[in-house]
Amino acid sequence: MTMRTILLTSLTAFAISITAASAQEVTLRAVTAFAEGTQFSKNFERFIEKVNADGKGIIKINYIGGPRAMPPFEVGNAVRTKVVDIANVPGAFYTNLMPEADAFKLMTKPMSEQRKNGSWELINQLHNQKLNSYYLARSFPNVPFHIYLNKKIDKLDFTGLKIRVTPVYRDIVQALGGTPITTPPGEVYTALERGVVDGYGWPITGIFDLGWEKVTKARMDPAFYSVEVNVLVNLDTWKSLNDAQRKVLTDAALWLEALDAENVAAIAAEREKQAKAGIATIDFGAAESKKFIDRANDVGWQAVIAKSPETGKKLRELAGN
Ligand code: 173
Repeated sequence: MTMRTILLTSLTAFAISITAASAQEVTLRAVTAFAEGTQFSKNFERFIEKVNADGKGIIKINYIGGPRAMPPFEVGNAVRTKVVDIANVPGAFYTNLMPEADAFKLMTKPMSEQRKNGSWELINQLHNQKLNSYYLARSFPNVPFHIYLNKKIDKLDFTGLKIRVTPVYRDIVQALGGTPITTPPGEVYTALERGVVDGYGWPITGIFDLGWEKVTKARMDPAFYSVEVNVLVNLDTWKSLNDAQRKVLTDAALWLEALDAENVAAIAAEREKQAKAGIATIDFGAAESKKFIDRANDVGWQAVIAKSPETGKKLRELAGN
């Protein structure tokens, strides 16, 4: 062999190895149901950064963005139909496709426990069957919801009040006599500003990201339910990945779930920040608060079990509440 042939041969081999490596790197398209950079997108964005760092040459996530790219209530269906490969979205936004998703707010145990006690498996099966997706992660089980109000109430009664809801709060608002009005998060500010609603449901964290403190007078205590934001992967996409690619995603998913430890401090800080912003606390005392929480729990499970008796009961057993 001449020197020239050796050089050409090794160059060719080099070119082939580059092609093989890039053919193995897969790119997933991602969306989030919440505005980019806000509370319930932030950890997903950190997850994407981690996947892109750990998965170099193997797997990459192309972050398309939030509601500017896709209406929040369509994200579940977009994962189902593989319009996107991966999404950050609460089950509450796809109860039209999976009525059982209404139960996730009642599954309050840490994910480390839900992964051991069969909850993850059952919820993954539901996603496989009804959303053609893989249940990669769930965040925020230790963050509760509240009802925020712009009108005074002197007892636990929402009669005459219009409250902005998603499926998370619809049943409890109705049980207390209120009129639920469903909107995506992006319409809450204007609805409050124009007096279209007298209050809204939202987690304890995140209102400052959206500027809602400017149009919010009070937060009703107690806190109730449990925030659920899921990372879902289209099932065909998931099946097409190799072991190394799945491992990058799974490791990052467990890392994402571990970020929930940060929420304890974030909740305390947020309560303080709301008070400083002049948001009053409405509290009817321990006995009334307990009644409210019990009622919320009851109407929540009743709604799930009415729609899906068998699975609903299984989920309730696993939730243990
Ligand atoms: O209020 C909502 O839009 C909602 O249901 C929700 C769910 C999870 C996190 C934040 C908000």
